[in-house]
Formats: sequence, C-alpha cells, structure tokens
Amino acid sequence: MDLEGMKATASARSNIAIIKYWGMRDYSLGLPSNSSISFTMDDTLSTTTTVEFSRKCPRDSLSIDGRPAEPNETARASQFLNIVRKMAGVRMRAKIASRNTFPRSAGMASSASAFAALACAATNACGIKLGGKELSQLAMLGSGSASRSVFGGCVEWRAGAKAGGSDCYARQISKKEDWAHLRNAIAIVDSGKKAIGSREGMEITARTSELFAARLKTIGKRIAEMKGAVARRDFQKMAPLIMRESANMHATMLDSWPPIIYLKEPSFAIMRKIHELNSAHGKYVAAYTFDAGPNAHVYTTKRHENDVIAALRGVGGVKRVLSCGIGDGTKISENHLF
Ligand code: 2P0
Repeated sequence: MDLEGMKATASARSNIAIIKYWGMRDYSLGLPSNSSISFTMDDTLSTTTTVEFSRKCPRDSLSIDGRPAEPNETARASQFLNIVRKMAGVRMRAKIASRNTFPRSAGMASSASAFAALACAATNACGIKLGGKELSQLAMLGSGSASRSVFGGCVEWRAGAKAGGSDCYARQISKKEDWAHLRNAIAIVDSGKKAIGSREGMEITARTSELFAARLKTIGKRIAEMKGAVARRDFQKMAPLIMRESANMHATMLDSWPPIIYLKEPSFAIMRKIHELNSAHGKYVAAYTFDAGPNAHVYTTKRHENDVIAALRGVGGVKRVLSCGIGDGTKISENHLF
C-alpha cells in the first residue's frame, strides 16, 4: 500500500486500576501474570494523537505537547509503529503529534492513554479496521495498561493462559453510564520522573519477591470479589478491596530486592487521612490506590468529592489535587493536530 495522505487522529483516556497489573507471564509477548481491572478516566486525563504515514517522512518523528519528544520516547513509538506497518504492509515512516489535556509536569504522564491513542490513530491511518478486542491486543504491545484504555467505563484486561496470548485481551465489564456518580480525586505528591520504570520494576519483583507468588495465589479471589462488587455497583464492598489491592502490590514491591519504593511520606499520610475520613463517616466514602509512583488516586462519589478534596489538600506534601470522572474508550477524531 502506498497511499498519500494516510492520516488519522484518535483520542484515548488514562485508566486507573483497582486490581493492578504487576508482573508478566511472558516478557517477550508482554503477557501479564494476572488479570487486572480499571476505570477509564474522562477527558481530564486524555491524549489526542495524529499519525501521518508519508513518503516525505525520512524517519519517524514524534512531538508531545508541541515539543520534540526525547529520543527514547520516539524510539518506543517507532518500534510500536513497526508492528502496525507490518500488519498493514506499509513501509512509509510517520509523523506523530500528541497532545495531553493534563500537564506532563504534574507527573501524570500516562503510557496508557498514549499507546491506546497511538494504536487507534496508526491503524486507522493505514486503513486497518480493528475490533475492540484486537485493538486492545495491539495497544498492550506498546504498554500493558494501554489495553484497558481502549474501552470506557470499567474494564477487565484478561491475562489468559494460552502461550501465544490469543486469550489475553481487554473488555468492558461495566459501562460508563453506570458510574456517573464515581469520582477520582488525584493528589499530586511528586511530579518528577519515577526512579524505576514499571517494566523493569515488575521484572525485579517477579524474580526476587517471595510475596509475589502469594499475591498471584490469592488474586483470583480478589478479582472475583471485585467483579461481583462492580456488577452490583457496591462501593462499600469495592472500597476495602481497592485499598487492600493497592497495599498488596506495594508490599511485593517493598519485598523485592533491591526494594522498589514508589510511595513517599505524603502517600502514607494520605492513607491515614482516608481511613480517618471513612471512620468519621462510619462507612467507606473514599478508597485510595497508588500506581508505580507516590501520587494518590482516591475513588469517591460525587456526594463526598468536596470533602475528600479538602481532606487531601490538608495533607502536608500534597502539591495539588485534581479530580475527574469516568470516561470513554478510544475515539476517532477529524480534528487533526497538523
Ligand atoms: C496498572 N501499572 O495496572 C499497574 C499498576 C503500574 C502499577 O500498568 O510499559 O503503564 O511502563 O508503560 O503498562 C504500569 O505499567 O507500563 C502499570 P509501561 P504500564 O495500571
């Protein structure tokens, strides 16, 4: 294929896991050790990406928020495009421009929204029409968590068991409209780059942590419980599961050797604060979860959102608090960035 003007634009939103992905069953294929569950965020945490394949491009180029990307970021996008080029039988290089609605300096840079948007834009630019399942399988080759951002609402990324990964894909388990009351209050503690990347971190954990095997033994039960609570939209059941799952993953990180420590003092102060808040209400009004970093994602409901935000702002070391709702999966747009 050598069409000129092979250009497409897509948007995707970040997702925050309530059952975490940490560890792979196959590193070369990027297959996760366990299934994970997340909510896709709204446009507060969104990436829009335009891809154009053209004979005029001498090499792949990538700009992020109007500036040329770092060489390693461009190389990662280029490697991903190689997969799409192979699928489409396209040899042309591409110009990629990407824009985030959230400031990168907020420490919210998300490979999930980035690779979900890139997968959707690049395949459409090549004229390949993928279903959601296939798009999630493609996006996960860029970044595991990107598979979940292909869908909106509440999403499960199934680890599967087959060697080739044909049964490893994401799917929506509860639609966005069922979660209009749910909010994620995000407390930014540190906006710097993480000390150790997710991929390297999870490899160290899987290789060295004894707790990691115990995590994998018990996670099936937690996933079943979480799916039941999500199906019933039962926040009282979801909240403790969310917080204990986050703690469980961070315990395996701490148990790794050398230890992997993403949480910082304000992260622990936030945990204490949320437990105080829940105790004061006599029920769960908020549930924290932490990814590979110190920033807190606090799931709460519209009714308690202002109280939760005020509580988070009162914690020493919290730089800013933003808040978002539940959003959609990948979308094609006609508003090209160039
Ligand atoms: C998750 N994380 O389920 C878990 C929880 C971090 C902790 O998926 O390849 O974004 O570094 O972009 O997929 C982080 O890993 O990995 C992740 P890379 P990815 O959300």
